[in-house]
Amino acid sequence: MNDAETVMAHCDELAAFTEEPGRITRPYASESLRRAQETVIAWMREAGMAVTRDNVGNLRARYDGTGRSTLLLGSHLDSVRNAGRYDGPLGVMVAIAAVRRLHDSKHRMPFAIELLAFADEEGLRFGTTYLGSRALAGTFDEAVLAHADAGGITLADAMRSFGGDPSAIEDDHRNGDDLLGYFEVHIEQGPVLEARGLPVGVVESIVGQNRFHITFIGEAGHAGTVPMDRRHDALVVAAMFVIAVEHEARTHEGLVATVGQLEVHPGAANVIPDRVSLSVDVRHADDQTRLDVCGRIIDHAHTLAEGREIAAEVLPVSEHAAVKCSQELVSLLTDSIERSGYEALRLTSGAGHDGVEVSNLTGIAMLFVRCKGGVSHHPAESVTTEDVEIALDVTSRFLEQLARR
Ligand code: HGY
Ligand code: MN
Ligand code: MN
Repeated sequence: MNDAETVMAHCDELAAFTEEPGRITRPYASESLRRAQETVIAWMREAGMAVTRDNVGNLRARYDGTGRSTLLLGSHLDSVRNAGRYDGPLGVMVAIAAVRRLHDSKHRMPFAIELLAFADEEGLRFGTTYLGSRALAGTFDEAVLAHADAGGITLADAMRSFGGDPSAIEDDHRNGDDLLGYFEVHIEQGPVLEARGLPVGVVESIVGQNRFHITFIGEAGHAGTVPMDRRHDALVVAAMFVIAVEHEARTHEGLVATVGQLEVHPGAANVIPDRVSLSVDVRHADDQTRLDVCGRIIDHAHTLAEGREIAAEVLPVSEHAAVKCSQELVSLLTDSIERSGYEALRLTSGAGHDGVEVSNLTGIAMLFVRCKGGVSHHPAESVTTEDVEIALDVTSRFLEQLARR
């Protein structure tokens, strides 16, 4: 197998590590993530890297160089529910393959390479994003240690069971003085590269995003006996709210807003729902537009609730400003793509990535890889071996360009 075929085979192997047989679901600090990490550690060592696992549970693999500076490479190994096999693992596998090329040719760069396989980018289990890269960047909010998952296990206990010490999270904070930057390869998760007939693209910026948890609190009642004009139905208000969220997104160019989770209590066919809790995810490239629309969405929640004499509780879960990639690294990456014979299309990422947090430590760059139909966060997520080979060659060239800088 050539290097790209090995990357694809490794992504297939990792896809088997899941909490839910028949689909890919690999949450933070789960048994499936542990088993996936054990496999990845072996591949990292075969590529000549020394591997450790930090408190929060990230893998950190180091390939020494001849100089004192360090380039970070990475992506994540956790997944969403019913995920595709490339969102995260592709970036880790391409990085391992690029280091393996150096190791096999006994080539040392004038900088060390530290490869990070982040343990929680998606926030599937605890609803908080970027746990791994926050710990690295020193932006970890210790309040989330008390967050509980659906089974009532706290993040702190999950971290302990995964071999970490939640009281020592600060030890994971990496000093950035020696860093040249952070470089991540990731599937585009959008349709642009495919539409333009390009295998790879350069990320210029990552959109800003807000996440909220909203609960509508009404009154339970008998579905057969409470007259319609006497009801305080939490689900009716939630339904009107979801429509209002979609309307805001459709009337603001470039804005996306999603209600991805919705729970109805008590969830019985013959009981009027008294509580509905839901998630809201709002994103836009311009921070002021995003914040303005978030304000309007929160107003809708309260106004719609008041209109039906019920209550609305709005809990902000996370907020990230838009992040610009490092101009210097973007131009190096652009040059690497053009030297590989391809147009270097610049893109804004609508998806969030660990680079958002790592940008607090050092400049970031991302290489997007074309994915079929732009589909992601879905089992139909797919890339071609040919495009992965191009991404790997661009990565190797990027390392060479950085070395010559
Ligand atoms: O939600 C995102 O954009 C990323 O997949 N975590
Ligand atoms: Mn994702
Ligand atoms: Mn991802």
